[in-house]
Parts: sequence; structure tokens; C-alpha cells
Amino acid sequence: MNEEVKIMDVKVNKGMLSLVQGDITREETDAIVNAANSRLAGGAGVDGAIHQAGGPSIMEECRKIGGCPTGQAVITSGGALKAKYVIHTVGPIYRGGGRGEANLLQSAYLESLKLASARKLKSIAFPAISTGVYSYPLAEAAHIALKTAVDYLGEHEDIEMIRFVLFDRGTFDVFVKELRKII
Ligand code: AR6
Repeated sequence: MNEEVKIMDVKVNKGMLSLVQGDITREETDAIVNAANSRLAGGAGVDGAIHQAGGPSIMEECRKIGGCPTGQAVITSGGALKAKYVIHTVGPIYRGGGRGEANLLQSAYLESLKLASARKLKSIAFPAISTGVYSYPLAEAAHIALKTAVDYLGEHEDIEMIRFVLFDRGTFDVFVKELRKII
């Protein structure tokens, strides 16, 4: 790992798993993933940043789709973003861990990856879903995110790169620590 640029890349099967500190709206992957709400209504955090950077056409498509249940994913074009598509997924609001949050968080990642595969996309970038406004404990959320990504790359050879774009240094460091436990 290079200590200056804050990036960690590991090969998993035929694909690459990449951790980077940064702003997901600048990513050039085929798709970036939005941590949306079930009404697809826009909001704060990464959701607000993606709509701001991508322009109004993304929200127009979201309105036509109408909504997305927690743990599921839908896709729109990327508007003015460099990424061609935005996959909108809805992570769980953390309410103590006894309400199926872990399964729902895993499902949010998995359904996003399946949608990328179905559209024949080669690269996808995720934020740390549910760890902001939705209060999911960071280390547990990072473990679920990374395990789901590592398992997916192990079982599917179509996706060439899964990248996690972590906004702040603390989140990046926790993802690095959790990835080292898995690989
Ligand atoms: N690039 C990458 N990560 C970012 C960016 C960015 N530009 N901006 C924020 N993050 P959150 P959630 C990080 O709250 O917890 C919204 O209102 C952020 O630092 O965006 O799933 C939606 O409409 C944190 O690490 O998503 C929903 O109502 C991570 O993204 C609700 O919040 C996720 O934080 C979803 O909450």
C-alpha cells in the first residue's frame, strides 16, 4: 500500500478489488453506486453529491422508477458524471442489529453487483453504504461490504474491478484493516 495516495489494490480471482480515499462523483468506472433512500428522493451525503454532480436527468429517471426497497438496486444513466451509469441501492437504517440489517446490507451490495453483471459492466465503484446518515457501525459494515465483493469476484469473472471509494481517511483506514483480515 502506498501511504501517500491512499490506495490499496488486491487481485481476487481474475478481478481487482481496489480501496481508495476520495470523492465517488469523480470516478470513471462504468457505474458508481449511490447510497439512496427507498423513495429515491435524493438527500444528504453521497446521494446529494451524486445528484449535484450528475445533474437533473438522474432525478428525472429516479422519479420514473418511483422507488427501491431496502436491500435492492435500480439503475439510471450517469447524466453529467464520468461514470456511464448510477446504480442506486438502499442500505438499511441501523437500529441495533436485530432487524436483519446485516442481510439487508449484504443484499444492497450483491444486488448492485448483479445489476452491473446483467448490464455487462466491467467496473463499479461503491461508497460505504449505510455508514453515514443510516448509522451502521463502520467496521461491521466494511466487513460485509468487502466479504460480499471478494466472494463475488471469486464466483464471477465478468466484473474486472470493484472499487470502494471512501470519503474520509478514517473510513479508508477501517476498510484497509477489514480487508487485511479477509485476504
Ligand atoms: N464520495 C464518496 N463517499 C461519500 C461522498 C462522496 N462524494 N459523500 C459522502 N460520502 P451517507 P447512508 C460517504 O450518509 O448512511 C442520504 O440522505 C459518507 O462519508 O451518504 O447510506 C440518502 O438520501 C459515508 O462514509 O449514506 C439516504 O436517506 C458514506 O458515504 C441516507 O442518506 C455513506 O453515508 C443514506 O444514508
